[in-house]
Amino acid sequence: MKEGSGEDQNVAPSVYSHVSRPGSHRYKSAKKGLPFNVMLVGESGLGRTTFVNTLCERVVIPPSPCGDSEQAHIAEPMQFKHYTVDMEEDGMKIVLNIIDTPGFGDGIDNENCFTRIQEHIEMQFDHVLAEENRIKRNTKFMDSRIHALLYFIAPTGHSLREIDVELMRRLGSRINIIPVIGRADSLTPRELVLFKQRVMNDIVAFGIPIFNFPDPEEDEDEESVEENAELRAMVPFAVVGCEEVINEEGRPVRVRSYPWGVVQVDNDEHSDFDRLRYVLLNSHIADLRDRTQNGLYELYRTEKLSGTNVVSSGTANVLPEDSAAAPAVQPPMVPQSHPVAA
Ligand SMILES: Nc1nc2c(ncn2[C@@H]2O[C@H](COP(=O)(O)OP(=O)(O)OP(=O)(O)O)[C@@H](O)[C@H]2O)c(=O)[nH]1
Ligand SMILES: [Mg+2]
Repeated sequence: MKEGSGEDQNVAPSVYSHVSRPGSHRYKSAKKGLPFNVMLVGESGLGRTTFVNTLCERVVIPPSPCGDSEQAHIAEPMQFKHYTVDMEEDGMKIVLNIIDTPGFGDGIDNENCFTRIQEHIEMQFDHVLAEENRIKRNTKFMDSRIHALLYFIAPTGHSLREIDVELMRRLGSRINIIPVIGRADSLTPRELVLFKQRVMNDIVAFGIPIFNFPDPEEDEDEESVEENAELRAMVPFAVVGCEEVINEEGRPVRVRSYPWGVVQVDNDEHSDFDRLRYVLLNSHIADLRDRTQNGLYELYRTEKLSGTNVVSSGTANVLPEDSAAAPAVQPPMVPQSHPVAA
C-alpha cells in the first residue's frame, strides 16, 4: 500500500523560519507520533507533488516521469498513492499519511473519479465500524480515516469549474475539505483577492460544505475566535510550492525564482503556504481529527446503521454541531504588499 516513506529519515524540526503564533499545541501528545491522514485531490500539474515536498521539507513524492508522447491522448486511470512521513512540529511528533490521487480529472468524464474517491473515504469509515463491532478488539488496529482533503483549484482567475463544484459538493459531508488555489503565484494580488471572492461566492451559492473554521465552543478563548475568523477570511488558501532554497543573510529561504524577483514560500505576504502548514500540523490538527471522528464518522455511522443515505439524497451536508457547511462570504485578506519581492 505504502508507495513511499519518509519514516527512515531522521525526524527534525523545520529549518525554515515560520511565523510563530500563540496558542499552538492544541493536541494531545502521542508517544509514537500523532497520526494525521491527508488526501490531495486536484487536476494534473496544479502543484500537489511540490506542495507535499515543500510541506515535508524533503522529497517524499518524486517528480512524475514524462510520459510517452504517443500515448499522451490516453488518460491513465486515477490512482491512490500512499506516502508516510514522520514530522516534528513544535516538539510534537506527527505521523503524516498522505494519499495523493494522480490522474484525477484527466478524463472527459470524471464520474468514476468522484465515485472512487467517495468509496475510498467511506471504506476507511467501514473499517472502523467493523472494528467497533468486533467482540474482541484488535489492539493493533490502524485508524485510516482521512482527516482532511486538500482540494487544489486551478488559478484561472474566473470561478469554480464544474469538476470542482461536483467533487467538493459530493464529498463535503464525508471529509473536511480545505480548498486551496494551486500555483497561486500565477495571479497578481488584486486578481487573487477577486478570485478568492468568486470561489467563496460559488461555495456559498452551491452549498458546498467545506471545512470553514467553525466558531469554537463558547468557553473557547477570544484568541481562537479571532484566529478562526482570520482563517475563514483566507479560504481558499493561495499556496505556492518550490524546491529551491537560497541563502539570505545566512539563513535558508525557500523560493521560486523568476527573472523579475523571487516568491518566498514561507512569507505570509507572498503566499498562504505557511499559514496552511500551521493549520494542518499545529493549530487545527486536533479540530480536524475531532470533526472526522465525532462529526463526519458519526453521521456516516448513523446513516449506515439506520439504512438512510443522507448524502446521496443531497439534503444533508450540514453537520448539526457546526456552521462549517454554511460559510459566510467574507472578503479574503488583502495582501499588504506585492507578492513578488525583487
Ligand atoms: N508557478 C508555480 N509553479 C508551480 C508551483 N508548484 C509547482 N509548480 C510547478 O508546476 C509543475 C507541476 O507541479 P507538480 O507538483 O508536479 O504538480 P502535480 O499536481 O503533482 O502534477 P501531477 O502529479 O502531474 O498531477 C512543475 O513544473 C512545478 O515546478 C507553484 O506554486 N507555482
Ligand atoms: Mg504529482
